[in-house]
Amino acid sequence: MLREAIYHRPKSNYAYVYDKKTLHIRLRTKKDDATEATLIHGDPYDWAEGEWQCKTKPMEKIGTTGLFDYWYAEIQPDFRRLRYGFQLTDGKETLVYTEKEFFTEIFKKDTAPYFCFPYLNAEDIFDAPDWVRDTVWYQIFPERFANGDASNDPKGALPWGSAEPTPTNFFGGDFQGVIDHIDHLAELGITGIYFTPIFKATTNHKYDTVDYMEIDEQFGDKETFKRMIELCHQNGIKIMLDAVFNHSGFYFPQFQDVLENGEKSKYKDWFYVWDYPVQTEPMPNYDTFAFTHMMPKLNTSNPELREYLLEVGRYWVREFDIDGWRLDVANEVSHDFWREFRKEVKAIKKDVYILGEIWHDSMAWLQGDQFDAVMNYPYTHAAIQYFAKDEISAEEFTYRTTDAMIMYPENASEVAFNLLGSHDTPRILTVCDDNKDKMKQLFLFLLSSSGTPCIYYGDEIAMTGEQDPGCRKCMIWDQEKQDRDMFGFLSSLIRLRKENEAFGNRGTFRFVTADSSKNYVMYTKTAASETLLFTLNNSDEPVTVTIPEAFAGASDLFTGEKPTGSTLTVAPHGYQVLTVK
Ligand code: ARE
Ligand code: CA
Repeated sequence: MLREAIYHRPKSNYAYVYDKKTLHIRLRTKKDDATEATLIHGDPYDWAEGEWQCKTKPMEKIGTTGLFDYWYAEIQPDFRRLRYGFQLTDGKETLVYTEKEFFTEIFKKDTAPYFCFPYLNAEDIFDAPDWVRDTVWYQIFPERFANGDASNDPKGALPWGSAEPTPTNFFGGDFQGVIDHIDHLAELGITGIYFTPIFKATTNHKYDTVDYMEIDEQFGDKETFKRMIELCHQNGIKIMLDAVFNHSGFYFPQFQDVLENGEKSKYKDWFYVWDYPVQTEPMPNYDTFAFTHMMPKLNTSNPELREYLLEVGRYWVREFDIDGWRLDVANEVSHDFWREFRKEVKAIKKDVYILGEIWHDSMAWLQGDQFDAVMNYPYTHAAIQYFAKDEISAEEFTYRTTDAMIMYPENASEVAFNLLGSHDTPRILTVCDDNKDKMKQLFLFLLSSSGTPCIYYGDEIAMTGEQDPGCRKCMIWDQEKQDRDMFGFLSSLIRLRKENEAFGNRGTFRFVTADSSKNYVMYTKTAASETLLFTLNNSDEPVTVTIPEAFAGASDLFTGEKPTGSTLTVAPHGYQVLTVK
């Protein structure tokens, strides 16, 4: 066996406390190398006649990527402490893999070489809010969802949908518009709304905050906001706001004070100014988001600024009972700040969802002490590269999706914010080159995956849109121009996700087959009550596949029909879901 590829590390996505009694343990080996893996485990203090009284437990192969196999076992140590190692075989040789060295058989004279999970402390448990597991999110860019009140339209606002969106134009979307269309959301069946920023700012996207404690007047006042929240909560819809704490806007009064008073400003250390006087041309002489002088980076190590932002985090939860915070450019703000933010916000409302916007590996923020989850763009990219763009093979798709799942503890993956697009990406139908069959396959995959799915406003009626600002068109409310078939399809998937335990986020996801030559993938979702088998055909031809033995006699989840014989045929860019109880 290739020893260099064998890997485990405690207190990471390879070993973590899943709940107050259970440890999850994972192991990596070279792909197609080990044929069996066994967990060797025991209490560090359990000795008899000079021998460590360890036990063994078979491990399950839960996934494969281009390079590695991943093995898994869960264990509930009687005294919540554990020493452990792994016994591996490839049929020819047997190895015992420990933290210190390899053995050829289980070593019982000392536990020192073995990995150690010293104690399962309740405070260390990754306690993401459970309600998120059953939430189906809907992202609203408030300027473009619906204009319910013309009296608050910004100066120069254009008639709804009368022009292509630009980085600077306005159409007057507001909270009254959300209130007026709550039926659309209730009929779709979503149970959470993620609003992009709503606080006072100068742009149409509001990521250039001027006042974190005031709602931008174009969206309405706090009274209307409160009414909207109450109406959403009455309809079983949670509310998540966008916290832009990495930077403020240029017109944030505290930054304006630094511009005016330079080094004498009492706010100068709220920012990272390199020298004075502050300048914006030819380049800002202060830290910014990207290179835009309109977004001065906030110095979250400054105690006054930190307290200001922590109060923002508390205020909107305490006074308006919001249910979640999405954290903008979360990866560029200090871990130290986020640890305090979590403590402060969770002290106000324990089951607030804290979601970081990070597009890359986010393990450092998902130890249970900062975020509950991140926006799962690695998942998005793998699904788009396969189903939408045909850029990768069926096998490579399963490898990249497995990588996205295995990179975090299962607690985090269960509440990972899965999406096909957002206000920062082209719309999924445009990415699919207007192929609605491909789009339906992607929605089926999204709504049946582990994690918490998010639908970007307008995708449910098959709107199109290129990269920002093109993906921020006004929502289409003329039902004649809406794709009601897509709406019906999506609402049926959302209903399935809510009603069918295996289809939803309580079912265990496993890839079964990835056939790169015929270009289809099969995965199962397993719950106590039933198991589902999904077959997604990514080719332009019908594909006929052998039904796995375990699904003999199964019926189609959508039609109830039983496939005749031992094969099933799936249409080009189509899908089939079998259920067996
Ligand atoms: C404007 C223009 C853009 C231009 C940008 C350059 O519209 O075309 O590229 O300026 O500065 C907000 C507005 C944007 C605006 C931006 C700057 O919504 O319209 O863009 O402000 O004025 C990275 C960050 C990620 C960030 C994206 C945009 O990691 O945090 O870039 N996303 C958040 C919000 C945005 C918001 C901001 C940040 C700023 O969601 O809406 O932009 O508050 C790869 C990389 C990612 C990168 C991603 C997208 O995948 O891995 O790190 O995200 O591409 O570029
Ligand atoms: Ca308006």
